[in-house]
Amino acid sequence: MRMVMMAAGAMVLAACSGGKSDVAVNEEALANYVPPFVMSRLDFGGVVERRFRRLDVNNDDKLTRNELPKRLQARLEEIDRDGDGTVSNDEWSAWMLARFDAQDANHDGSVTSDERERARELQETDLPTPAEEPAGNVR
Ligand SMILES: [Ca+2]
Ligand SMILES: [Ca+2]
Repeated sequence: MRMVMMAAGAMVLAACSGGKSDVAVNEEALANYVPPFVMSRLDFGGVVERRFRRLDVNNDDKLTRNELPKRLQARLEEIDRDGDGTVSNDEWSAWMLARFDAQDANHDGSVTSDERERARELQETDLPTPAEEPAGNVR
């Protein structure tokens, strides 16, 4: 059943990328490629912190709707626990760690790339990975 669904998904993808050359499709596949990894909850905390700093363009220690990535803007009310219309560092970390725990299928305190992929299929929000927020990327 699972194979059938994946095959169907691949066919939909192939249909959508109809006009593109093979090269463009390969580049897309490369851009979406995430090397296998195991991310501990502690590592993830650092990743989330760095992402907060990068998103907080005006450095006021809160994220307004326009500072949030597009796919999170729609979830501002959910992330903004105290309802002040902005996301504090605490609110950001709490929400992200809750997502992390939701993806940690076997509750061993780490999320593997497999677990992350599975969560992606279930339409959970993508979590930032260490590769996306390298430790050297701090202002
Ligand atoms: Ca801000
Ligand atoms: Ca808030």
